[in-house]
Amino acid sequence: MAYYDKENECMDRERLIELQSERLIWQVKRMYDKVPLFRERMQEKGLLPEDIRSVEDLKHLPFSYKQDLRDYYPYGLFAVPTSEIVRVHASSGTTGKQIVVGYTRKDLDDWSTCTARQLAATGADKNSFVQVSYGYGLFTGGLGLHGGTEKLGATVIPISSGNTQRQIQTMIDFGATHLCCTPSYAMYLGETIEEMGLTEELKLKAGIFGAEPWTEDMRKAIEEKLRLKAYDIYGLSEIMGPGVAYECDKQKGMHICEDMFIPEIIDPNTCEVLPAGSLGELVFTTITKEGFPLIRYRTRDIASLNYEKCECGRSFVRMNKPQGRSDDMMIIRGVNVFPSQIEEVLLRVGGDVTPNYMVIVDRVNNHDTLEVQVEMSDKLFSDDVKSVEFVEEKIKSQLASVLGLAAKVRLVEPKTIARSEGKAKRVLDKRKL
Ligand code: DLL
Repeated sequence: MAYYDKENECMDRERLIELQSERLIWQVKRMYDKVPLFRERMQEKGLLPEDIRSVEDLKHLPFSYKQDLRDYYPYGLFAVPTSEIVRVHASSGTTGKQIVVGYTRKDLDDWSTCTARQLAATGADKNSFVQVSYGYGLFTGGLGLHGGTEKLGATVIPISSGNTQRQIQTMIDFGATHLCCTPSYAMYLGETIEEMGLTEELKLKAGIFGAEPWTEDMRKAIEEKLRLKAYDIYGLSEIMGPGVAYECDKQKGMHICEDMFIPEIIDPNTCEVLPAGSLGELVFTTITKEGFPLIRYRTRDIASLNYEKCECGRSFVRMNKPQGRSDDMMIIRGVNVFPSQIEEVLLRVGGDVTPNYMVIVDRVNNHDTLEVQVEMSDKLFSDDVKSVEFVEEKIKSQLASVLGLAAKVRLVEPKTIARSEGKAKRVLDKRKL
């Protein structure tokens, strides 16, 4: 079992809660002094910093929202002068204006600890070669994993995303043992390596894939194609970037770095805190961040928390794979649908189709329509029309039983749906155009 900093990762929970309380009190005090919006919200609730005495009091604090980041764009919510900020990142998300986040030198160091924990949990060490194929730049993926790799002392291959042929050449020539990219790009790399007949040349042991929702079936498909063990990593720019939560080799949920981030699950409608194990909206409070701290940030990600002790020995709570942001959820004829549910159906269909798909939602004569286009496999493509129709019908009936919705299913030729080097774009909602 490998850890990056076992004394913290496996800390006694009682001590962890004490530490969280100390850090929360510190954070609330300084934010009250330094962030006018936070002070106003505290005053509206009639709260003073000294009213917060432990993590138990977290539930009294005001929430913060993505809209706040837009309203105070670019630096209005920073808690230090910009002279202390050493880096900014930004995220545009699927909707709206980009948001900006800032880090002090210490914040960057803490962030590297988060991603180093993930890397160590996958078995990476000083002898590993980590190919970072997440985008470098304003997106947090590339530089986030980069920092952890260097902190761990492994060798980073900072290739960034794109140029698939060069990615593959580099991976083989440089002997990459670890690959970091989005799961959809991992799948694309796997397909291309297979086509090039280079699978045997790979030295990959583990992959660290995140930044978008993906299913267990997708994990299996990637593991087969790239011959590695695939790990899930979660994070969001507003809170830190990748590494807010990381998967251990037991792979039964992702451990949240609770010494830095306190999670809560709330009912998104009533805002009430839900008991452990409930599915609801994930909310985070950053208790060590200096540059851009947030209290009770509403992520819109739907997940649940598991406080049972993990067999790996880590004491940090585990979150399950988020199904997707509540913002990504489509409401079609009144039914809530996540793209990941469609992906799950497609992967269950087996070898006749690939996980490359596009969901098209429209409204025709006041009636919502759902069309799923999915690439067929080369094998099916060379088969007769009858088999194609048969597979289409099969997917249609499975979508109907999983979603409770009738969908039009169209199998398209292999390699006709655009590939993405970063986060996959799976949905075209024409109702919003
Ligand atoms: O995607 C940070 C990241 C980079 C995470 C690389 C993991 C690996 P944002 O661009 O701000 O940051 O997007 C954050 O992506 O709120 C989730 O909805 C989604 N997301 C991130 N990781 C996962 C995951 C980065 N493992 C948003 N599973 C989050 C499902 C994920 N969704």
